[in-house]
Amino acid sequence: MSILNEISENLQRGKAKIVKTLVQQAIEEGVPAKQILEEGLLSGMNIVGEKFKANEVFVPEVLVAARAMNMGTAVLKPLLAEDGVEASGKVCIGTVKGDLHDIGKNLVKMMMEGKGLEVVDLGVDVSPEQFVDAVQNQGCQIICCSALLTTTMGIMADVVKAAEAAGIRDSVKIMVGGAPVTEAFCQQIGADKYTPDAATAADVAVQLLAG
Ligand code: B1M
Repeated sequence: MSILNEISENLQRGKAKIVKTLVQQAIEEGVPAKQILEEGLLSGMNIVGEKFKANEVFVPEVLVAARAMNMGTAVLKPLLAEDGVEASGKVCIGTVKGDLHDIGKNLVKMMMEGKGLEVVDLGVDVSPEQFVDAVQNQGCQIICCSALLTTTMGIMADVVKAAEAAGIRDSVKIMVGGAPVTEAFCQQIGADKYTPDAATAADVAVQLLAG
Protein backbone atom coordinates (compact mmCIF):
# COMPACT_ATOMS: atom_id res chain seq x y z
CA MET A 1 0.00 0.00 0.00
CA SER A 2 1.35 3.49 -0.81
CA ILE A 3 2.01 5.86 2.04
CA LEU A 4 -0.82 8.13 0.85
CA ASN A 5 -3.25 5.20 1.04
CA GLU A 6 -1.94 4.36 4.50
CA ILE A 7 -2.58 7.95 5.61
CA SER A 8 -6.11 7.79 4.20
CA GLU A 9 -6.86 4.39 5.78
CA ASN A 10 -5.54 5.38 9.21
CA LEU A 11 -7.39 8.69 9.11
CA GLN A 12 -10.61 6.79 8.41
CA ARG A 13 -9.94 4.66 11.47
CA GLY A 14 -9.19 7.76 13.57
CA LYS A 15 -5.60 6.71 14.30
CA ALA A 16 -4.35 10.23 14.92
CA LYS A 17 -0.84 9.41 16.16
CA ILE A 18 -0.20 7.00 13.27
CA VAL A 19 -1.48 9.62 10.80
CA LYS A 20 0.90 12.18 12.29
CA THR A 21 3.85 9.76 11.99
CA LEU A 22 2.93 8.76 8.42
CA VAL A 23 2.59 12.39 7.31
CA GLN A 24 6.04 13.08 8.75
CA GLN A 25 7.38 10.00 6.94
CA ALA A 26 5.81 11.07 3.64
CA ILE A 27 7.45 14.49 3.96
CA GLU A 28 10.81 12.83 4.59
CA GLU A 29 10.27 10.64 1.51
CA GLY A 30 9.83 13.81 -0.54
CA VAL A 31 6.09 13.60 -1.23
CA PRO A 32 4.86 17.19 -1.87
CA ALA A 33 2.78 18.65 1.00
CA LYS A 34 -0.14 19.45 -1.33
CA GLN A 35 -0.26 15.83 -2.49
CA ILE A 36 -0.18 14.54 1.11
CA LEU A 37 -3.06 16.87 1.94
CA GLU A 38 -5.20 16.05 -1.09
CA GLU A 39 -4.47 12.38 -1.78
CA GLY A 40 -3.92 11.28 1.84
CA LEU A 41 -5.81 13.39 4.37
CA LEU A 42 -8.65 14.89 2.30
CA SER A 43 -9.18 11.65 0.39
CA GLY A 44 -9.61 9.80 3.70
CA MET A 45 -11.96 12.44 5.06
CA ASN A 46 -14.10 12.29 1.90
CA ILE A 47 -14.52 8.53 2.36
CA VAL A 48 -15.55 9.14 5.98
CA GLY A 49 -18.09 11.66 4.67
CA GLU A 50 -19.54 9.15 2.22
CA LYS A 51 -19.81 6.47 4.93
CA PHE A 52 -21.39 8.99 7.30
CA LYS A 53 -23.99 9.81 4.65
CA ALA A 54 -24.70 6.11 4.14
CA ASN A 55 -25.06 5.55 7.92
CA GLU A 56 -22.06 3.21 7.88
CA VAL A 57 -20.21 5.37 10.45
CA PHE A 58 -21.58 7.78 13.04
CA VAL A 59 -20.64 11.05 14.79
CA PRO A 60 -18.04 9.53 17.21
CA GLU A 61 -16.11 7.92 14.32
CA VAL A 62 -16.29 11.16 12.34
CA LEU A 63 -14.96 13.10 15.32
CA VAL A 64 -11.90 10.87 15.76
CA ALA A 65 -11.25 11.06 12.01
CA ALA A 66 -11.46 14.87 12.27
CA ARG A 67 -8.92 14.80 15.11
CA ALA A 68 -6.59 12.69 12.98
CA MET A 69 -7.06 15.14 10.10
CA ASN A 70 -6.14 18.05 12.37
CA MET A 71 -3.00 16.29 13.62
CA GLY A 72 -1.95 15.57 10.04
CA THR A 73 -2.53 19.12 8.81
CA ALA A 74 -0.62 20.52 11.81
CA VAL A 75 2.48 18.64 10.60
CA LEU A 76 1.98 19.99 7.07
CA LYS A 77 1.39 23.59 8.16
CA PRO A 78 4.97 24.91 7.83
CA LEU A 79 5.25 23.35 4.36
CA LEU A 80 1.94 24.60 3.06
CA ALA A 81 2.85 28.09 4.21
CA GLU A 82 4.93 29.88 1.62
CA ASP A 83 8.05 31.60 2.88
CA GLY A 84 9.00 35.13 2.07
CA VAL A 85 5.65 36.27 0.65
CA GLU A 86 5.20 40.02 0.99
CA ALA A 87 1.38 40.18 1.22
CA SER A 88 -0.11 42.05 4.15
CA GLY A 89 -3.61 42.70 5.43
CA LYS A 90 -6.06 41.58 8.09
CA VAL A 91 -8.78 39.01 7.61
CA CYS A 92 -11.37 37.59 10.01
CA ILE A 93 -12.63 34.07 9.50
CA GLY A 94 -15.32 31.96 11.09
CA THR A 95 -17.76 29.14 10.57
CA VAL A 96 -21.23 30.67 10.55
CA LYS A 97 -23.81 30.50 13.33
CA GLY A 98 -25.28 27.05 13.93
CA ASP A 99 -22.38 25.29 12.22
CA LEU A 100 -19.57 23.54 14.12
CA HIS A 101 -17.48 22.21 11.19
CA ASP A 102 -14.05 23.81 11.36
CA ILE A 103 -11.56 21.67 9.42
CA GLY A 104 -12.02 23.57 6.14
CA LYS A 105 -12.05 26.90 7.95
CA ASN A 106 -8.77 25.99 9.67
CA LEU A 107 -7.22 25.06 6.32
CA VAL A 108 -8.23 28.41 4.82
CA LYS A 109 -6.73 30.16 7.85
CA MET A 110 -3.51 28.17 7.51
CA MET A 111 -3.16 29.00 3.80
CA MET A 112 -3.86 32.70 4.39
CA GLU A 113 -1.30 32.90 7.18
CA GLY A 114 1.12 31.20 4.83
CA LYS A 115 0.62 34.11 2.44
CA GLY A 116 1.56 36.58 5.18
CA LEU A 117 -1.96 37.73 6.08
CA GLU A 118 -2.98 38.35 9.67
CA VAL A 119 -6.00 36.15 10.41
CA VAL A 120 -8.41 36.74 13.29
CA ASP A 121 -10.03 33.35 13.93
CA LEU A 122 -13.54 33.86 15.30
CA GLY A 123 -14.03 30.10 15.65
CA VAL A 124 -17.28 28.28 14.96
CA ASP A 125 -20.95 29.22 15.48
CA VAL A 126 -20.13 32.85 14.62
CA SER A 127 -23.03 35.31 14.40
CA PRO A 128 -23.27 38.06 11.74
CA GLU A 129 -22.78 40.62 14.53
CA GLN A 130 -19.48 39.01 15.56
CA PHE A 131 -18.16 39.28 11.97
CA VAL A 132 -19.19 42.96 11.84
CA ASP A 133 -17.60 43.58 15.23
CA ALA A 134 -14.29 42.14 13.98
CA VAL A 135 -14.31 44.69 11.15
CA GLN A 136 -15.29 47.64 13.33
CA ASN A 137 -13.12 46.89 16.35
CA GLN A 138 -10.22 44.86 15.00
CA GLY A 139 -9.78 46.50 11.61
CA CYS A 140 -10.35 43.41 9.47
CA GLN A 141 -10.49 44.22 5.74
CA ILE A 142 -12.00 40.90 4.64
CA ILE A 143 -14.69 38.73 6.23
CA CYS A 144 -14.36 35.02 5.41
CA CYS A 145 -17.40 32.86 6.09
CA SER A 146 -17.33 29.07 6.02
CA ALA A 147 -20.42 26.80 6.10
CA LEU A 148 -20.73 23.04 5.68
CA LEU A 149 -24.46 22.63 6.19
CA THR A 150 -27.20 23.54 3.74
CA THR A 151 -29.16 24.68 6.80
CA THR A 152 -26.51 27.24 7.84
CA MET A 153 -25.26 28.63 4.53
CA GLY A 154 -28.17 31.13 4.59
CA ILE A 155 -26.47 32.85 7.54
CA MET A 156 -23.95 34.18 5.00
CA ALA A 157 -26.75 36.32 3.53
CA ASP A 158 -27.33 37.69 7.04
CA VAL A 159 -23.63 38.57 7.30
CA VAL A 160 -23.93 40.64 4.09
CA LYS A 161 -27.08 42.33 5.43
CA ALA A 162 -25.46 43.00 8.83
CA ALA A 163 -22.47 44.64 7.12
CA GLU A 164 -24.87 46.83 5.12
CA ALA A 165 -26.88 47.74 8.22
CA ALA A 166 -23.69 48.68 10.10
CA GLY A 167 -22.63 50.98 7.23
CA ILE A 168 -19.37 49.05 6.57
CA ARG A 169 -20.32 47.18 3.39
CA ASP A 170 -18.29 49.50 1.13
CA SER A 171 -15.14 49.15 3.21
CA VAL A 172 -15.04 45.36 3.62
CA LYS A 173 -14.90 42.43 1.21
CA ILE A 174 -16.93 39.34 2.02
CA MET A 175 -15.65 35.91 0.92
CA VAL A 176 -17.70 32.72 1.20
CA GLY A 177 -16.89 29.03 0.92
CA GLY A 178 -17.60 25.52 2.16
CA ALA A 179 -18.91 22.36 0.55
CA PRO A 180 -22.53 23.44 -0.18
CA VAL A 181 -21.61 26.99 -1.27
CA THR A 182 -21.46 27.89 -4.98
CA GLU A 183 -20.60 30.85 -7.17
CA ALA A 184 -24.32 31.32 -7.94
CA PHE A 185 -25.12 31.42 -4.21
CA CYS A 186 -22.35 33.96 -3.63
CA GLN A 187 -23.83 36.24 -6.30
CA GLN A 188 -27.38 35.69 -5.07
CA ILE A 189 -26.56 36.92 -1.54
CA GLY A 190 -24.36 39.81 -2.71
CA ALA A 191 -21.06 38.53 -1.30
CA ASP A 192 -17.85 39.46 -3.12
CA LYS A 193 -16.03 36.19 -3.80
CA TYR A 194 -16.67 32.45 -3.70
CA THR A 195 -13.67 30.13 -3.75
CA PRO A 196 -13.88 26.32 -3.84
CA ASP A 197 -10.78 25.52 -1.80
CA ALA A 198 -8.40 26.89 0.79
CA ALA A 199 -5.46 27.59 -1.52
CA THR A 200 -7.63 29.58 -3.96
CA ALA A 201 -9.21 31.46 -1.03
CA ALA A 202 -5.75 32.59 0.09
CA ASP A 203 -4.78 33.69 -3.43
CA VAL A 204 -8.03 35.62 -3.86
CA ALA A 205 -7.68 37.32 -0.45
CA VAL A 206 -4.21 38.53 -1.44
CA GLN A 207 -5.59 39.85 -4.76
CA LEU A 208 -8.47 41.65 -3.01
CA LEU A 209 -6.09 43.31 -0.56
CA ALA A 210 -3.73 44.32 -3.35
CA GLY A 211 -6.65 45.83 -5.29
CO1 B1M B 1 -20.82 16.84 9.56
N1 B1M B 1 -21.92 16.92 7.95
N2 B1M B 1 -22.44 17.04 10.65
N3 B1M B 1 -19.64 16.60 11.09
N4 B1M B 1 -19.50 16.34 8.37
C1 B1M B 1 -21.21 16.93 6.67
C2 B1M B 1 -20.87 18.38 6.20
C3 B1M B 1 -22.19 16.18 5.68
C4 B1M B 1 -22.05 16.59 4.20
C5 B1M B 1 -22.05 14.65 5.89
C6 B1M B 1 -22.93 13.84 4.97
O1 B1M B 1 -24.10 13.73 5.22
N5 B1M B 1 -22.35 13.31 3.92
C7 B1M B 1 -23.57 16.61 6.32
C8 B1M B 1 -24.19 17.91 5.78
C9 B1M B 1 -25.39 17.64 4.90
C10 B1M B 1 -25.97 18.91 4.39
O2 B1M B 1 -26.06 19.92 5.04
N6 B1M B 1 -26.38 18.86 3.15
C11 B1M B 1 -23.19 16.73 7.78
C12 B1M B 1 -24.12 16.67 8.86
C13 B1M B 1 -25.55 16.35 8.48
C14 B1M B 1 -23.74 16.89 10.20
C15 B1M B 1 -24.64 16.87 11.44
C16 B1M B 1 -26.00 17.60 11.29
C17 B1M B 1 -24.80 15.39 11.85
C18 B1M B 1 -25.68 15.12 13.04
O3 B1M B 1 -25.42 15.58 14.13
N7 B1M B 1 -26.74 14.41 12.76
C19 B1M B 1 -23.76 17.59 12.50
C20 B1M B 1 -23.95 19.11 12.50
C21 B1M B 1 -23.22 19.78 13.64
C22 B1M B 1 -23.21 21.29 13.45
O4 B1M B 1 -22.37 21.79 12.75
N8 B1M B 1 -24.15 21.97 14.06
C23 B1M B 1 -22.39 17.24 11.98
C24 B1M B 1 -21.29 17.07 12.81
C25 B1M B 1 -20.02 16.74 12.37
C26 B1M B 1 -18.85 16.46 13.31
C27 B1M B 1 -18.82 17.35 14.55
C28 B1M B 1 -18.94 15.01 13.73
C29 B1M B 1 -17.62 16.61 12.34
C30 B1M B 1 -17.01 18.03 12.34
C31 B1M B 1 -15.71 18.09 13.13
C32 B1M B 1 -14.99 19.39 12.88
O5 B1M B 1 -15.13 20.07 11.89
N9 B1M B 1 -14.18 19.74 13.86
C33 B1M B 1 -18.28 16.42 10.97
C34 B1M B 1 -17.55 16.15 9.77
C35 B1M B 1 -16.05 15.93 9.93
C36 B1M B 1 -18.18 16.07 8.50
C37 B1M B 1 -17.59 15.60 7.15
C38 B1M B 1 -17.47 14.07 7.22
C39 B1M B 1 -16.24 16.17 6.75
C40 B1M B 1 -16.19 17.70 6.73
C41 B1M B 1 -14.75 18.12 6.53
O6 B1M B 1 -14.10 18.52 7.48
N10 B1M B 1 -14.25 17.98 5.30
C42 B1M B 1 -18.69 16.10 6.13
C43 B1M B 1 -18.79 15.24 4.88
C44 B1M B 1 -17.90 15.76 3.76
O7 B1M B 1 -17.69 16.95 3.62
N11 B1M B 1 -17.42 14.89 2.94
C45 B1M B 1 -19.84 16.34 6.99
C46 B1M B 1 -12.84 18.29 4.98
C47 B1M B 1 -12.70 19.81 4.80
C48 B1M B 1 -11.26 20.17 4.48
O8 B1M B 1 -13.53 20.18 3.73
O9 B1M B 1 -14.82 21.89 5.12
O10 B1M B 1 -15.50 21.35 2.72
P1 B1M B 1 -14.46 21.50 3.75
O11 B1M B 1 -13.43 22.63 3.27
C49 B1M B 1 -12.96 22.69 1.94
C50 B1M B 1 -13.77 23.61 1.04
O12 B1M B 1 -15.16 23.53 1.27
C51 B1M B 1 -13.15 24.96 1.25
O13 B1M B 1 -11.79 24.68 1.60
C52 B1M B 1 -11.61 23.32 2.01
C53 B1M B 1 -10.66 22.61 1.05
O14 B1M B 1 -9.53 23.26 0.75
N12 B1M B 1 -13.69 25.87 2.25
C54 B1M B 1 -13.62 27.22 2.03
C55 B1M B 1 -14.24 25.66 3.46
N13 B1M B 1 -14.55 26.84 4.02
C56 B1M B 1 -14.17 27.81 3.19
C57 B1M B 1 -14.25 29.22 3.29
C58 B1M B 1 -13.75 29.98 2.21
C59 B1M B 1 -13.23 29.36 1.09
C60 B1M B 1 -13.14 27.98 0.98
O15 B1M B 1 -13.75 31.32 2.12
C61 B1M B 1 -14.16 32.11 3.07
